[in-house]
Amino acid sequence: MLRPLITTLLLNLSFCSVLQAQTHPGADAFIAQAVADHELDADEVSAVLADGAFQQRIADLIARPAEGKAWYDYRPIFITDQRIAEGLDFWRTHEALIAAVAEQYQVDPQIIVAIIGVETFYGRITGDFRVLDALTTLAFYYPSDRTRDRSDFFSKELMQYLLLSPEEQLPLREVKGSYAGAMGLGQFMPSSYRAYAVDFDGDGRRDLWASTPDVVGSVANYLHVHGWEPGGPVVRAVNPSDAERSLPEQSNYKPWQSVLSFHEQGFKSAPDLDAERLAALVRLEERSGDSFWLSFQNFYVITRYNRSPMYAMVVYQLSEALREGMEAGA
Ligand SMILES: [Ca+2]
Repeated sequence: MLRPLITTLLLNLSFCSVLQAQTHPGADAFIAQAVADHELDADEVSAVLADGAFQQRIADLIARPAEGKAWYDYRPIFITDQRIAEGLDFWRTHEALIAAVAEQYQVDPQIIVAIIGVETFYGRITGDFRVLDALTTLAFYYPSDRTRDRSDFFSKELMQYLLLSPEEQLPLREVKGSYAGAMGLGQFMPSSYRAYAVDFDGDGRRDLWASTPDVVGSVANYLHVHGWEPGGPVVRAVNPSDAERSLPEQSNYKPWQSVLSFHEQGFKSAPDLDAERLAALVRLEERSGDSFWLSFQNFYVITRYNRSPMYAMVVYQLSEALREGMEAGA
């Protein structure tokens, strides 16, 4: 009688582990897709997913991002004396590298430093969540039934993470990142890591944690590939005329109408701008009413990093503070 019992136990155990691997809702379809689209091994993918844990804290954090705040509450989080001072330290420490990268990728150096500053405080805060848990939680348990596209977004990022890990010899189950699964000093999502990270120090790996050349080069390459215009304007404040204003419809911040046309609609900017230059309109919630800005190609490029216009604006404002600090302290 003993032998059948053991067999039954073993069968139950292996049955349990199969169940465990398929616990996440939608995991079967994900595994099938991994096999069909990327020729990954079903058992390996299943085992990895089984090790990815739902974390309530990740679901809570994604539901209330900083970008949900009003501009007047958002800005002071990022534009601080400390973030400016540490940015100047970072820039001076890596000045030759940053200059070389900026030249090679045709990107303004202050923007590279500002992005790393806003994302991770120059590498001090790169995230303490297991990327596998973050992406598992957001791919299979995105906290709303009306956000199927967000769930799909993270499902794709999880797949990219499975592909990225062997390419860059990243320990799949150990890598830490943000609650959204963003990695390294520049907080690259897996798809961006695969597509835009560069091995600037030439050691054969793209290391977005320990290699400052790779980090700085990767952020610059991301901006370059998305159309950065070196030395170009980012935003300009506009003083809306008192005339009745109807705000134009915009689906994003891609420049779409000339400065002149905005001017004719009552959004008047400084006279140094080329009247034919294309712009978009940014509106931010100040304590004393709204402020309006014309934004240009470079602002749009920053929104490719993070869709929020508030994000793009703090990156720009921090970059200007850093540029001024370098010029003053040089
Ligand atoms: Ca490298």
